[in-house]
Amino acid sequence: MNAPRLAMSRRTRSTPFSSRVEAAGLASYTVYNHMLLPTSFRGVEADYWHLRTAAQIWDVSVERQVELIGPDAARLAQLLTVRDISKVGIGRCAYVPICDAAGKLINDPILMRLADDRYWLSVADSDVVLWAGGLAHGMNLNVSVFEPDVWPLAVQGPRAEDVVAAVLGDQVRAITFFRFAVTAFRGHPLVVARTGWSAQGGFEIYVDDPTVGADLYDALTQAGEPFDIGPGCPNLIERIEAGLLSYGNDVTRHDTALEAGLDRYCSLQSSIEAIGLDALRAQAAAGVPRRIVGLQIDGAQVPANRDPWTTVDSNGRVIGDTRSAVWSPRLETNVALAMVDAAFTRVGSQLVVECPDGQRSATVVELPFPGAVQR
Ligand code: THG
Repeated sequence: MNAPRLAMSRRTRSTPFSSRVEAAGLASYTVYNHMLLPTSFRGVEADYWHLRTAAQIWDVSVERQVELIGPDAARLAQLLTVRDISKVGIGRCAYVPICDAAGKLINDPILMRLADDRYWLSVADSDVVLWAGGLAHGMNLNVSVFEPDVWPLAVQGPRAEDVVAAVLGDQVRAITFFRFAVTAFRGHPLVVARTGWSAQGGFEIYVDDPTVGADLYDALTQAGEPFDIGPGCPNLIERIEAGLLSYGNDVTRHDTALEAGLDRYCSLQSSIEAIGLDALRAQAAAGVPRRIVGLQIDGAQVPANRDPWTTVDSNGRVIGDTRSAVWSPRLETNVALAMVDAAFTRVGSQLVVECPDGQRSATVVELPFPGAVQR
């Protein structure tokens, strides 16, 4: 079959690292936040094994920052998320669902508090700057909302700490999970966080200068040689096993934060002023009608799922849809994330998935998948 290609233009924004990742053997891109995101180098399975054993540099510039700065920045940040962020101090990161008034997901970013009156939202694939800016305007808030030119570069994998310490200094070893610090690279200050879209551990370095970024990429590559560093990117197999949600794939504008399983990031009991919280409380009281679950799908390697696959119960009744699925070479079965009716979320529930090549039996399993998390 003819494989269509992605036509590049100014709308498919490149990054300070695009020339580097292309030279390093990039095999495919996707588009995320109107920007290029690498999706494979040596193939998704080879990249997966390498990520679990070594260290990878990821161009995740697509994780765009939405900056809130000014006297009302803290109020706006809290309005935007249903998670109580009143105790998030400077130097901390928090995973914060952003919902509309119906509790449906607009985004699921990482929030970072840079100063009392300054935050970054490191956003998933939707235009949070428009939602946040519109809200600030409509509510007459004294705050600036904009996307600064910041391009995160991630180093992920079990050897990531050794690589980053070699380039930025041993003090990065003291940064604990979901905290950040300001370090320096050749005299240029850089925010470094113990975060990243894998369960293998690592850092994200927030580059605010393209020249510094290119030099940093090269320095990490060089210092990483003894640690078998290589180019990489968010990995489909690894992140499904880890249960890391992909906004736009697993959860969308049509799913609430509770349906997405983000309960522990929804502060239903708190008295904060946050858009969508009332709707989530009402949904929790009425009973959440469906939920994201992990699925193990029987049979040989499933094809790529470009559309959700209908998921049915043993009587042929439609009870949900499978949203991301892939073959796991480690677990030697297909792993998937599906949205299913509440009656079928119990681990062990037997379902049927309608793949393009026929029906497969499937079992609801616990998330994350066994052995997924190594951080
Ligand atoms: N890093 C940064 N920005 C991002 C992402 C990232 N923006 C887009 C996207 N990823 C946002 N979505 C997520 C989803 C999950 C996590 C981070 C960002 C994540 N979750 C952990 C987990 O589920 O195990 C821990 C969450 C917690 O305990 O607070 O890391 O990756 N900069």
